[in-house]
Amino acid sequence: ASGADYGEDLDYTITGIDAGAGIMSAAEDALEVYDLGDWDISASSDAAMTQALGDAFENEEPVIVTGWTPHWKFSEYDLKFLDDPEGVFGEAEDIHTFVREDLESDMPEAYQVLDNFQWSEDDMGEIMVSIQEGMDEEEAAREWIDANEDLVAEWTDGVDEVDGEQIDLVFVAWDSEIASTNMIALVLEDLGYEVSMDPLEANFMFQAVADGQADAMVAAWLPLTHDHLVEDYGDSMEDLGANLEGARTGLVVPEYMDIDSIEDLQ
Ligand code: PBE
Repeated sequence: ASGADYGEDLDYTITGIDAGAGIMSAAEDALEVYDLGDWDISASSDAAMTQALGDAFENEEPVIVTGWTPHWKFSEYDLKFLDDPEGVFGEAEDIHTFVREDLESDMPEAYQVLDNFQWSEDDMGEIMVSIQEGMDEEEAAREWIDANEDLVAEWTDGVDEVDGEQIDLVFVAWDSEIASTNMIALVLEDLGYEVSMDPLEANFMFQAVADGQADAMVAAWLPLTHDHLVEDYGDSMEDLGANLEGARTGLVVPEYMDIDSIEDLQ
């Protein structure tokens, strides 16, 4: 089948996620850059997007989603990124940790751990897959921590324990960020913190840290996906650098589809 046939099958609809996600604006840009005026991107959620994938795979039907790695969907299904010759979705992305101003002086122990925190795509992927297979989120994070004590010790080595101090983390309920936030929350708890985790929309996540209402987040995708949010809020918070390198976003389809590039949708 050609891109045009798929267009008819799919009602010219790409299955998106929450409207506030950076990948949604990138996908809108892609429609313009590749002249895909007939196509729309439907807003839903990470969960609805993976549901649409599952439904398509059941009947080997076409589907196009806004997708990213790390994500368990690549372990569960045979998927491919559509080529993006114009680079609308950018090159590899890093996921950065941001903290509120003054966190270093107010909570030096948490600051140190958050500054040291760095892991790999595979690490994050392991927690995502466990959750996908039905494990409770916190349990999945605990299992990963238990299996990776040496790495976690690198983040916490020489950091003093604290006595029940409250720390507030914010995140967006994307499966990747559910994994990372649960994990780092447990590491902070193990150090003696009382940790809260609030799921927000992407712009409110940035705003909360910039306003100092929240202490930290580990969910900023750069240089492209969240660049508009960093532009708005970055000056009022501190970037602790990448906690994960080599993430990726784009349009994702089942391997069994006969197209390889976003251009094929024209
Ligand atoms: N994502 C996952 C986010 C960042 C993390 C790619 C869906 C976004 O598009 O904003």
